[in-house]
Amino acid sequence: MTKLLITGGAGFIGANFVHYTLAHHPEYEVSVVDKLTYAGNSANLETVLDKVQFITGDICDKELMDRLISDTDIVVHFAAESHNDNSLRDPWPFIQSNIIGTYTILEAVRAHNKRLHHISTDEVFGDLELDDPNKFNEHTAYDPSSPYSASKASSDHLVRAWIRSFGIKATISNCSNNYGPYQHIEKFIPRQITNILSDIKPKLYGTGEQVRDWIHVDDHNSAVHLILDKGQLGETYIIGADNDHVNNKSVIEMICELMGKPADWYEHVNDRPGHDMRYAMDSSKLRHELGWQPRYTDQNGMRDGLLATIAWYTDNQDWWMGDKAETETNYAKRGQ
Ligand code: NAD
Ligand code: TDX
Repeated sequence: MTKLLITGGAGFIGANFVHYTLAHHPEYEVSVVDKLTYAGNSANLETVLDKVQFITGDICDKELMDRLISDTDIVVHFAAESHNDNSLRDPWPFIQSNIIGTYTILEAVRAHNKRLHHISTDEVFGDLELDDPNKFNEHTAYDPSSPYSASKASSDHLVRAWIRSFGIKATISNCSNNYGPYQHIEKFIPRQITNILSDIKPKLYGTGEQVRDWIHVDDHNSAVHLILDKGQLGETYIIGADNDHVNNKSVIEMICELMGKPADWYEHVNDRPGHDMRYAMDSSKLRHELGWQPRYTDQNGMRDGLLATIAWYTDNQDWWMGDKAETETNYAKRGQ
């Protein structure tokens, strides 16, 4: 069996990746290391704890990472501080976990000659104008806007430097905005679904013209597995499902409609400072070289993905209810 160490496996995408791996890839023996920050939740792995080795720990802990990585074959690195709005309030945890944490992993991977897959984001490229027909690809120059995206860009640069200077066996993927089960309710889509379930009006930042290239988390994770199986070492792969035509306003309207509210049952709140306008991803390399196909694509796919996500938050109110009041109080302090 191949040993897989998943960092950040108690968070949104990491937990979905653990479930996806156990369901589709029995060839892996899975371990998870996670610090269980406010965004990590061991309940996300409750149903599979007998099949997974779970270690509570910090990726910045050199000795721990050295020990865990010496005893694995592949590291899939999801752990990070992930919310832009939090990075505007306090950038330090982002510098610590995203940059120092990735550096710590890289040094252990180098020392023990292990395979690494580094999970990154579209935000490292900055943003596009609304009328720009271009999309981000593997050659787009880095131009991050927020402390979060700058910390992720730094981590990507470190991985590239370790590949080139030390010859480590690594791949990188940059994916667009994910949605699906287990996403923290501070994020756009689950915040609005849980607002409606709590009889609070959804909150749209500014005019809501901003566009995100939404992808269902299972499509992200199927791409990561394909890269683990067939990706070329040293390469970067863009992951996106071609949903770059729906702006935030339309997503809120769609959620209202799917949840039985009038389409305009939402309110405008303060905009995010430095708010990126539009992200759009060109995933042709992944599709043509590795044969990847997303499942939830185009407007209908997004509706299906949203319906499934709404059903999950409706059926799992215990999972999010405890965080709701504090999350909304924090937003309210900033007029959001
Ligand atoms: P998340 O915030 O839901 O989960 C992050 C997990 O990492 C949590 O379980 C947290 O406890 C853990 N963690 C944080 N700091 C840690 C540390 N120092 N040591 C150990 N564990 C730590 O984030 P997510 O949305 O699942 O994102 C996962 C990864 O995917 C991140 O690297 C993020 O940059 C990237 N990404 C996210 C999206 C998205 O739309 N959410 C899109 C593209 C890429
Ligand atoms: O209440 C809200 N209202 C609103 O209009 C919130 C929380 C967000 N927004 C807007 C801001 C963005 O334009 O919705 C869009 C999406 O916001 P987020 O969910 O915070 O995501 P974003 O900032 O785009 O970043 C996400 O995608 C890239 C993830 O959080 C990152 O981890 C990932 O790297």
